[in-house]
Amino acid sequence: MSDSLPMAGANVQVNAAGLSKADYRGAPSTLCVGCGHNSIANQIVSVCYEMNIVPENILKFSGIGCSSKSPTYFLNRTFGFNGLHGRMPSVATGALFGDRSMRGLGVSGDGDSASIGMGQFKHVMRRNVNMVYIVENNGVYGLTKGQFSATADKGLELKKQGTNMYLPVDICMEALASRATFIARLFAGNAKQVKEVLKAAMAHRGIAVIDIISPCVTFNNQENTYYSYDFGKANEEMMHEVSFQQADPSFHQGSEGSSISYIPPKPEIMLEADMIEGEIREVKLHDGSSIQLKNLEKGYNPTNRMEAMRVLEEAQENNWLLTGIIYIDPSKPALTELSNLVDTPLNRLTEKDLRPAPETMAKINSLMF
Ligand SMILES: Cc1ncc(C[n+]2csc(CCOP(=O)(O)OP(=O)(O)O)c2C)c(N)n1
Ligand code: SF4
Ligand SMILES: [Mg+2]
Repeated sequence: MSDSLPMAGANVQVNAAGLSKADYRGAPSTLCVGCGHNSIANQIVSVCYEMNIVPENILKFSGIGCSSKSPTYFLNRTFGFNGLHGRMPSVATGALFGDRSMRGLGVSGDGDSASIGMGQFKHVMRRNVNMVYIVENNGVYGLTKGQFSATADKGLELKKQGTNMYLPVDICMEALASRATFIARLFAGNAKQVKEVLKAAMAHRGIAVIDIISPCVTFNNQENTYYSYDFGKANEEMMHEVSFQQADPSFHQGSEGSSISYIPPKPEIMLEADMIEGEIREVKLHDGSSIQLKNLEKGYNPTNRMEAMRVLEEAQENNWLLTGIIYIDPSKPALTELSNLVDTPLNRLTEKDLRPAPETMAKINSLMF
């Protein structure tokens, strides 16, 4: 930790990183009051504070949209890059390749990822880039005044847009097809579950795609749309209750607002068998953290790709807002591990490290002529 960390005053509670909650906040939001994106930004602040994350060890990324503006509203001390519309994945891939010690945190929208940025979205997943990729999904292009996005419900009628004729793209299905190693769907109105799943995603190695249904209260908040608060409140079906336990035990010491109940460690369980309703199972992550899933839907197993596809298909057919961790594979190597990089992050290699020895240069030159 750097010497420049602020000294907390006598009454300011700090976490194990020596930081107060205020150290994780961003600028005041300029988004509409009640926008789902604001509540997600607040959860990101809480998650990073409670996990004792040093903000300088994160890189923030986004594209263009109201959702993509939101990194300004959390983690002031973190470097961020607001890319071109739909181009967040390539910026993030380059930056995280350049510094393998950093964890990426990207926020995009349904327009940014599923419309203009669909090609980039697919490739960042198959490369298993080490980042959390949040899609704040509201079914519309909020920033440009509410046009239908590629995730809008078929048949949705909006005053200024008419009727949407097309079938929606399902972010989680696309993530599954592209072999993302952590996929979750959440509802911004369920703050507790958003927080727990975000913690698990931050501890996951590789890409964690989180499709958060995040109502646009200005342009798409009618009760008949999948993306409204009314619909989510009435129809959310949680597959499991998620609680996350961080490997570092200091996580549990006095972190203000930590709602995680202590669950005694259990031996690693391979989630092969069906789960019965009410059963608690544990998924171990590579850093020793674990996710406890209290099963609410009989028989759901999030480590089984076929099962994940089945529940997504079923949810789509029935218009269910199914939330929870849809799929997880903690065993796959992330991009930087696959690439056989040196331990020192590439951006910290010196000229001396990079310049080939004179004998090596002579050998290369002799081969060329
Ligand atoms: C190349 C390009 N095309 C179009 C736009 C206009 N534009 C800005 S934001 C946006 C859509 C954003 O929608 P979404 O990602 O869903 O974010 P939201 O505002 O809904 O959170 C569009 C079409 C742009 N900025 N750049
Ligand atoms: S227009 Fe919609 S998406 Fe944009 S800030 Fe307002 S409520 Fe949020
Ligand atoms: Mg949108």
